[in-house]
Amino acid sequence: MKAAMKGVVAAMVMAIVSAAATAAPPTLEISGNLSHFTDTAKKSYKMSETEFLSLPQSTIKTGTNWTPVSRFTGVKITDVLDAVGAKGDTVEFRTLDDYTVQLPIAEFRKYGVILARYIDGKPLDPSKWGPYFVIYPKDDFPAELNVPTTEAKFIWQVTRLIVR
Ligand SMILES: Nc1nc2c(c(=O)[nH]1)N[C@H]1C(S)=C(S)[C@@H](COP(=O)(O)O)O[C@H]1N2
Ligand SMILES: [Mo]
Repeated sequence: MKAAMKGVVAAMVMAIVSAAATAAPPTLEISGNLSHFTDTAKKSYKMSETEFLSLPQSTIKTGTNWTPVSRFTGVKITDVLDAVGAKGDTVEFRTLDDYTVQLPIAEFRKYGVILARYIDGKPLDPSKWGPYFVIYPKDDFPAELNVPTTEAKFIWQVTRLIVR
């Protein structure tokens, strides 16, 4: 390879490396009715992506209104809640686009609802569905979940959970 070409390649590699380094690792902030905290004063728990990925992973294969049938992989919401000693009945979700919805924990248990981090093995991008996407197993329970009310429960760009 010519020296000039090597320079171009090196510059491209450096651009990719710095883009990866500046992309903030997705932290999930959990607050409300918890018993474990990373910040006792704020009564909040900041769960790093590393910790999230160390919890048992589960996959739901389903289509959504916005994505074709895909494999969503992440952690059952009930496992995230157990990790922080959550004690409530409801979780309020907050997102990058300031959407808010409250969903019952009993429903997460019944359907094994996950907070997905991956779609077909690729991390969910914050500019679209990431960092975290609430996924119900719609295709496994069509009679119960393939209904308009479930649509509003597929919450993308999730960054915060508040346990109530
Ligand atoms: N992050 C985020 N998730 C969301 C929403 C939103 O505005 N932001 N809207 C919810 C509601 S109320 C419904 S009905 C669907 C809306 O999807 P639509 O924007 O394609 O109509 O996504 C749900 N998930
Ligand atoms: Mo909606």
